[in-house]
Parts: sequence; C-alpha cells; structure tokens
Amino acid sequence: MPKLGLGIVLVGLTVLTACGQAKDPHGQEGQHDQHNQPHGGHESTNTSQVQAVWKFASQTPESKKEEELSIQIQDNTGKPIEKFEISHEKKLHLIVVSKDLSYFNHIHPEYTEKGIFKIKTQFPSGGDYKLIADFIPEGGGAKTESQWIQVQGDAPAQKPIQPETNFTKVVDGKEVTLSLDNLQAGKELTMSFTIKDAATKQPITNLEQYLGAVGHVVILSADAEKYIHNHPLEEKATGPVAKFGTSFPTSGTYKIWGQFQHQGKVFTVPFVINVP
Ligand SMILES: [Cu+2]
Repeated sequence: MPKLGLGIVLVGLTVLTACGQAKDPHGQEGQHDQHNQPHGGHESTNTSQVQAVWKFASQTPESKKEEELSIQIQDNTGKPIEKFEISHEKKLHLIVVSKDLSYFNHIHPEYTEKGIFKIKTQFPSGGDYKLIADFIPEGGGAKTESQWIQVQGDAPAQKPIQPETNFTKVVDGKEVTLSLDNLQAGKELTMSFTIKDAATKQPITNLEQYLGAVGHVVILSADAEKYIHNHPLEEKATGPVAKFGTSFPTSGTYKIWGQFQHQGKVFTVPFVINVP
C-alpha cells in the first residue's frame, strides 16, 4: 500500500464557553493547573481558540513498535501557533492512557517548527488510547486538547477500573499512602501522598524536583473524559508528604496518578477512588 506521508489526521477543536474556559469536544471542562494557571479569558488574540492536528507517521499505529506522533497546534483558522510558554520545564506535556486506564504514560514531545511537536513512543498492546496534550500558547491561557486513537495489535481484555480498598501501596520500593480530606464532588480538597521507604518504613525526606516540583498529579474520570492536572501546594517540598489541592467536578470513579522523583528515578503511583 503506498504511503502518502500522512497517517491518520484527527482534529479536535477547542470550544470556548462564555467565560473562556476550554471545553473539549465532548463538552467536558478541560481543567488544568487549577490553582496556579489563568484561564483563557476574553482574549482578542486568536490563541484563545486552538485546535490540535494529530498524525502518526505510519499509516496506522501498531503496538510494540516505535511510532512517531506529531501534534500540530493551530489557531481556529488553521494557522500554526509557534510560541508557547514553558510550564514545568516543558512546552507541551502529553498524557497517554489506555481506555481502561491500566496504561499511563507522561511524555514530552519536542517542538520542531510550524507549531509541530514530535515524539516517538510505543503502545504496549492494541486497542483504544486517549492522548491528552497540555500546553500554554504564548499570551494565552492553559489549554488541553485530546484525541482518542486506535492502535493495531493484540488487545488484552479490558481490566475493570475498581476503587481501591487500601490506600497504601508499594511501588518501586516506596510505600505510598494517599489521603483525601473533604472528599466530595465539587468541593475543594487536599490530596496528600505520604512516601516511605518500603523496606525500612522510614519516611523519605529527600524527594527530588521532578519537572520543577516535588510531584505531579494527573486525574482522569473512569471514562477518561474529565482530565485534571495538579501541581503541589508547596512546590519545593521534599517529602515525606506532598500535598495537592484539587476538586472533582462530579461524583464517580476516578484514577489518580502521582509522580515523584527519588535518587534520580521517577516513580508513578496510581490509585482508583470513588468520589461521592
Ligand atoms: Cu509533563
């Protein structure tokens, strides 16, 4: 089959509400950096409305193969947006999740030119994935653009997304406990991760900066439609506790991934919770 250079072309248009907050095409609020980033506002520049054009270099992405993804950020007239603010050390953050949220990846496509970011990545198996790009056009507010894609290859049975019964777990030799005060939809709350050495049970007090903060948290609703990205209340904390302010828009099941760095290695700890 001849390759025409373009793989699949997918366009997601950001729709703005009256108050300027970005909404994704499914009508959910694109929440981002709730406590420290401005919303889009009523801007006269055309960065107030953006769209992303998602392409794979190959005809169709396949699992277990290196696939090159390009994401072009455009204004609503299709003109490339070429200048971006650096947010947490990067111009664009990309979250990749499988439909059942069992797979999570947080990667950073590199800016090339003409509004295009590129990255090579691998998908562990076939099936549906959601790609979520998080960025700030220069002079504009934080934006979130997302796209569902289909990856060819053997697809394992989907795993049910089940709320945890135990909020302490061990990942990469760290014992991590999640606690949430005031857990209720629509309420501001504090989410705390307490991190110990799993072997010695000693609190870890020398967490390192990861992308300019003690940790990063990404939250998705079970259907992957509601996306929340939080940064710590105290960015320069070093452990054993990392606190994040957040709010869940509706009741239901959510998956939370906390990412931290210790002794040069990043570890990711997932928790599934039920929000009343
Ligand atoms: Cu990132």
